[in-house]
Amino acid sequence: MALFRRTIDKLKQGLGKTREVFVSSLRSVLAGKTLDDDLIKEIEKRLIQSDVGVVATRKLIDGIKADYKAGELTKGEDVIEYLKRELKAMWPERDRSLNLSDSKPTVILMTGVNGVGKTTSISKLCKALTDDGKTVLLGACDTFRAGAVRQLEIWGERLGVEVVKGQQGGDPAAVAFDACAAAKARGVDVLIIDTAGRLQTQAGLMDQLSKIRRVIDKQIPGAPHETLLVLDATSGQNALRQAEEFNAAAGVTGIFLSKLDGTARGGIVVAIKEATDIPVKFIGVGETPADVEAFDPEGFVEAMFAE
Ligand SMILES: Nc1nc2c(ncn2[C@@H]2O[C@H](COP(=O)(O)OP(=O)(O)OP(=O)(O)O)[C@@H](O)[C@H]2O)c(=O)[nH]1
Ligand SMILES: [Mg+2]
Repeated sequence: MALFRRTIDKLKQGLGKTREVFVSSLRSVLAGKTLDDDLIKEIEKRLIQSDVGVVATRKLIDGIKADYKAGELTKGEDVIEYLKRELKAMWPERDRSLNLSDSKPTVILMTGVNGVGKTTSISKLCKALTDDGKTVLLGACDTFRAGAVRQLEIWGERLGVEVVKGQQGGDPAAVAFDACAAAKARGVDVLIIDTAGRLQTQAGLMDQLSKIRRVIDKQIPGAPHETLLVLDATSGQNALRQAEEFNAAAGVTGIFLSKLDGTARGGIVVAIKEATDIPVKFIGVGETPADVEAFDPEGFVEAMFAE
């Protein structure tokens, strides 16, 4: 499927901050040096700073120490190749594609805490899908925040797709019901549902999310086919807790990691891998609908370490 074609240049640009702040400075620290205990400590510090996380850093550093002691890793420069190889090997082969249903419509539910980029990420998925020739309908189930429906409508107008909406302050599950009915009646390929930002600790709002899911499933058995959790890459280790708790409450099938362009801590992708079994499926690398990439470990690590 042509959906989400990978372009290494765009990814390199999107990971620019991580490359500049983390990788370039690591390269200069390692350049021309012979590996020793102090240098290994420095590498460890920098891995932690890049948000790779404690567990992954431990593994990487233990591996470096073992190879150093065995005399297989001696030059600072070689550590970069070592890190690239080991990082790429952290992700098992698995299907990270968007789960499209055999029968119409596929329903995608977008969730996440306030301001992480849910609505913007919807515009990205919407553009990729319509570029691929699919028909899309949007459901404005954020009835809570003033201006949320209008924000989605503006994207809808720009991208040429319709939006099903309800009353401001109304029941979001009722809008989900209407959106599912409209998607079926119109025979669209994909329905994407926007939801209000909520904290994983707000039990009432998490129950509301479950209710939205039940309504969708009743209208379209088996739906939502994807429940994407949007995580903000700039929020660091907080994102890990969100993944855990949203997954428990809403059965997350994939992560959309937004705002990678806004952080030097792109290593968060590795920490997410270590902390949860939920696959990162998409990454957001900017504010426009075109700024999305399918996540692929090989391409990601290459772009992050590109010179
Ligand atoms: N740089 C950058 N900014 C992003 C990205 N994704 C979203 N944003 C910005 O993040 C801000 C919040 O985005 P929204 O899409 O409104 O977030 P939301 O989760 O829908 O917010 P609420 O509905 O209020 O919970 C906006 O200024 C977006 O332009 C990204 O990948 N990169
Ligand atoms: Mg929103």
